Amino acid sequence: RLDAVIFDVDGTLVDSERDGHRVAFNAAFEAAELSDRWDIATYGRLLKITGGAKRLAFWFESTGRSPGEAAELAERLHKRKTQIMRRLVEDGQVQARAGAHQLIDEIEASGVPVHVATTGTRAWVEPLLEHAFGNRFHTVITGTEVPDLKPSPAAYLEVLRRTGCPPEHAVAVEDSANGVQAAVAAGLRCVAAHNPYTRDDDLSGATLVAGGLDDPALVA
Ligand code: XBP
Ligand code: MG
Repeated sequence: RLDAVIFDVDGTLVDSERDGHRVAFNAAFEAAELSDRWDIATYGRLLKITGGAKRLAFWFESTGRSPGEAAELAERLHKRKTQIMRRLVEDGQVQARAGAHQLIDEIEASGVPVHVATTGTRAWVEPLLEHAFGNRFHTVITGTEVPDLKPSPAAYLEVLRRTGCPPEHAVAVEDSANGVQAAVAAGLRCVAAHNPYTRDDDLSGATLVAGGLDDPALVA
C-alpha cells in the first residue's frame, strides 16, 4: 500500500546544481569582491557537503581562512547566494527535470499525494515549487525547518510526522548517496536516479535505481 511519495528537490525534481546554485554561489563571491570561484568539477566535489552555508564554511577553511573568518564569510555569502538563487528561480532559470511532471501526474492520478523533503533553503525552494511545478506538493519540509541536513533523516521524518503516514507506506525519490541514506534512515523505501553530478554516487541502499524520472520502471 502506498500513501505518500516524497521527493527530493536538488538533482531529483530539478537539475539545479550546475547552472543554478553554482552560478549563484559564484555571483555571491563576485558581489562580495572575493576572487573565489567554483568551476564545474570543483563544485561537484563540494556537493558531498550538504547545505550551502556548510559548503561555504568548508571551502573558506580549506582555502586558508581562520575558522572564525570562515564562519562569518559563510553566513554572509550564503544570505547573498540565497537572494541570487531566488532571482534565478523567479526568472525561470531552473526547470523541471525530464519526466518530473509526467511522474507526478501519474502518482496523483493513482490518488497518492506528493510531498517534498529537501536540504535546501525555503527562500528559494518555495518559489521554485510554485514556478516550475504549480504548487502540487502537500507537505514541504526544507533545510530551514530541520537544521540536521541529509544524510540525517530529519527532513523525511518531519514529513512523516506531519502527514501521519507510517514509513512503510511511503516512498522517497532521490538522486544522491546522501539523499538515499537519509531516506533509508527514516525507514522509507527509496527509488533513485543518478544525474551527471551524482554519476559515481553509491545508491545501493535504494530499492530501485532508475535510468531517469522518465524510466518506465518507476511507475510499474
Ligand atoms: C541539496 C543541497 C543544498 C543545495 C544548495 O542536497 O545540499 O545545499 O546544494 O542549497 P539534497 P542551499 O538534494 O540532498 O537536498 O544553499 O539552500 O543549502
Ligand atoms: Mg538531491
